[in-house]
Amino acid sequence: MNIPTNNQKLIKWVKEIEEMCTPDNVVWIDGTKAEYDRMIKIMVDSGIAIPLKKRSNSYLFRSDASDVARVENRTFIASKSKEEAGPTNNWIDPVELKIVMKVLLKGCMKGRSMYVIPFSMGPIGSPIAKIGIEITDSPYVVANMYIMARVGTKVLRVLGDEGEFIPCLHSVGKPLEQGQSDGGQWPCAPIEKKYISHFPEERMIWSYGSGYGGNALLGKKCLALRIASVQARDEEWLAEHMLILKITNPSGKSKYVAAAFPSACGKTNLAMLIPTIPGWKVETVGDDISWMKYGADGRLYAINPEAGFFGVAPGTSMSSNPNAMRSIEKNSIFTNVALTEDGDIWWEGIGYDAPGKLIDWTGKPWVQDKSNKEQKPAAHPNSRFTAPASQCPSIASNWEDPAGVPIDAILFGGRRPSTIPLVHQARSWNHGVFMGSIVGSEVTAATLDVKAGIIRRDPFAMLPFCGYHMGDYFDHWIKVGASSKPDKQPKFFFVNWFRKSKDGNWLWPGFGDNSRVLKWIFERCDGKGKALETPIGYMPTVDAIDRPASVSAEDMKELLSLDKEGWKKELADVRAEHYPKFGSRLPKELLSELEAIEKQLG
Ligand code: OXD
Ligand code: MN
Repeated sequence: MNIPTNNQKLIKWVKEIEEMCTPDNVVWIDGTKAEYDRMIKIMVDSGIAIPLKKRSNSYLFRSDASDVARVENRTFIASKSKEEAGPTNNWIDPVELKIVMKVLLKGCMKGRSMYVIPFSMGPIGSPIAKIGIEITDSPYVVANMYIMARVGTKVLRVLGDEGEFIPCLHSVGKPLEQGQSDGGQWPCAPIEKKYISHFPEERMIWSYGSGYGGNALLGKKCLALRIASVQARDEEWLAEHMLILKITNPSGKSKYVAAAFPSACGKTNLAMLIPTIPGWKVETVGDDISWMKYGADGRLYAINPEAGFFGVAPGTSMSSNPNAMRSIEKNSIFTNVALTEDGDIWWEGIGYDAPGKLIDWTGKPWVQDKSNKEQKPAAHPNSRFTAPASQCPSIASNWEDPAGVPIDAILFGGRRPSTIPLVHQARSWNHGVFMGSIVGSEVTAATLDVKAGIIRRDPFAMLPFCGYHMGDYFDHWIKVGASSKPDKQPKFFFVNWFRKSKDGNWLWPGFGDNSRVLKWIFERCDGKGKALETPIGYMPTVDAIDRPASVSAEDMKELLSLDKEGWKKELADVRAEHYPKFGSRLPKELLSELEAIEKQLG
């Protein structure tokens, strides 16, 4: 076998894994189109990939019913001490975990090829980028990594003989006996044998038993958030669950916005928004993750470490997100969506009725029956598309700038039917950190062990993604602020597109009309934009935001008013339920922010 690197640490690690997992052969991924095509052919031939006649170079996959989403209760932060992982993570002792996992990993790649994927999170060679090596026995993972990261020999060249990398081991956990094959079925292990494990001190990831999304594409949530958040703490930067967008006003001046929203709150839609206000333009830098570092000029610069979108399909349509729809016209992978008779994809909320007889995500025939409210969806609610970011019509021309883009504003948001106004602005960096620390979102489906309708706190939208104690994470944010000059810092805002009236209707249309809020944010960053100082921060005056025709003057007033009683309850919950979780690691600065607002609210 030709080993395309002289990096002895890498060679040694690959050998160790080969000896432990005993694959049939080892393939070093070179990143070429020919190799991608080979990978796809293997999967088409084995019956696991279905070519889509209507979309060039695009394929449909159907996963196992036990393997359809990130598995938070099988995701572990195996730091040396439990205290280090903090109250929001599943902790297991790393020594014990390795003993358990080594039993599973022994011989786990039997009958399969072992692929070694050198990948760069961030433009290759960017001072903010990091190199990982994913070893996997899943050609599906290889193909997705081709789209989601920069992969192959070019990454090994940057790594060099001595370079550091993050070892990421992945196996679907389904060894094959001699002569056995998957028979066109999605290989994975049963739920209780799935382990998505992170060893933060060693900067290492072991993922076993799942082939799906964030559990298996280890560059994304595992490396770029959980491990990178620990590295960021130690190296004085920020690894965040934030989209990055570029907004340009009618005179051609641009600003950059990073925004953290819990999962399923429309990050991809906001990142690709088409403004409804004339003359304004929004372009996409990233839709999920942002790595930010101070530049020599004292400003915070962000890169999108990813190269593609792994977006939720249902609800994506030409009206909700035309840029996403155009991004997936070709060279895309679809997982767990429905298949039409003429070889195209379909999902709930795609904007048109299901054309004729479909095959649903479980592989069964499915015909839309609108009179049957109980009908199971044709596409799994967490079905996904994987598409190259370069195919997005709104991608910013500088989205791959190795230096990153300078961030002017940081937004937080969530699904909040009451209390939280359409937008308000923090008074200071620490007030912004306070805002991030109390982010919460209404649980919309009873898929979690939480009842629908309840507000689940998801600080900085990092609840499932912070690789260490969340109290220390808040403190890290405070320190990053203290090490920079206020006039260079981004400004912080809290937005809420999901406010409802008393009779349960949305007060704000959202989507393209969110550009009206972005315009005010842009103006505030320019020292303009009309605002009032209130106990919760700066709020726009009622005429400061261009009102869409569909919103009445009365509703606009409600969207922009301070709900004092609601806020008192909110803060009482933060004080009594949320903050105590972090114990003595809660930074005192956040308690001061809380107290200041409580006092002003009276
Ligand atoms: C995602 C998530 O898939 O946040 O991006 O869950
Ligand atoms: Mn996400």
